[in-house]
Amino acid sequence: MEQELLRLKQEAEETLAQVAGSDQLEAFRVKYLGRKGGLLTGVLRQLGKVPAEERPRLGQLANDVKQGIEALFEEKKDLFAARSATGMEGFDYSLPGRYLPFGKLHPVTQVMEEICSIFEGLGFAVAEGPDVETDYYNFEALNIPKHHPARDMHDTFYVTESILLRTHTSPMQARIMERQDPPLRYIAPGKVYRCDSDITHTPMFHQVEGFLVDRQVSFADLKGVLTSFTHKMFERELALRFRPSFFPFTEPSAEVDIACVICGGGGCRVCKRTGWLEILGSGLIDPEVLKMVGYDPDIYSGFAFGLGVERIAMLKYGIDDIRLYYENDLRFLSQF
Ligand code: 2NL
Repeated sequence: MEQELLRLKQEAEETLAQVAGSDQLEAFRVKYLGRKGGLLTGVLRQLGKVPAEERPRLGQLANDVKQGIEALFEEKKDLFAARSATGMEGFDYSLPGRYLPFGKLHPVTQVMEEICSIFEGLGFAVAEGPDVETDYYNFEALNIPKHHPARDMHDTFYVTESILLRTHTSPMQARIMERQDPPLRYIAPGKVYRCDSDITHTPMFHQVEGFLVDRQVSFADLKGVLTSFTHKMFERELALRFRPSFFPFTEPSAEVDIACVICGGGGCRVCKRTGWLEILGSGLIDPEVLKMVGYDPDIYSGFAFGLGVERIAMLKYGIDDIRLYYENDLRFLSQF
């Protein structure tokens, strides 16, 4: 009987270790611990037939075996109860974990940070302002009064008659000049908004605008800073072309082209056979803008520029469709 008990103990322990769910656990209970026909119960019943002098020792052993198995059974029962409370019953804990891809900065953010760090290296400080602006800072302070034709170029999203989503980041620069005296060297990176959407335009895009005000600032200073910036950004000494242009807040104004990064100036599809790519707008700050913030244009002068971050990133990485930036396709995003 002693051997029978020990064999049963081992068998029950092995069987219980294999039990993987509540149904199997109940079957185990019936087979070993059940009141009618349970194997252990059966052995205990036979104690009566054991010689009287053997009975205390075997009785003790039988009880120990039974209690040991019952304890293991309860332990397993508690485990299954806890699992079913989490809705994880039947879950295979040996399955490998699900792969979570690492995130990284959006290419537009990466290029924006790179642009900022190049200008920081040239002595510019970074200032950020609100996306929701007043008509005054977005237009009036930059020499664009009401009914000025330049307002038509901006396709503005209005919140109220006098509050709008900024169409460029220059409002921040007007706020800085209003509060501080020259010499000043700042760039303003951020989101800007225009009611315009097609293959080459998205209603929100990113700009970095910069300005410098001091005594005796000339167009030569503008050319020097923008040439240094461009050479660092495109990692080679590309030719630059300053092409006369118009902006309401600068006079004179120039759009800046670089020799095409694809064909090197020979002419291709990207530069539309011109050999040049436009990368930014710039100029000497209009004396009217300086007066508006309380500077004397006979003492101070300055230059300013604005560039589109999406456009710079497209040229740098050869991206040919602006919509790729905003589709959140990991096959595109993970390349940067
Ligand atoms: C473009 C042109 C430009 C500016 C932005 C500016 C700012 C102040 C005063 C004067 Cl506070 N000008 N900004 C000047 C010239 C051009 O942007 O094509 N941007 C993408």
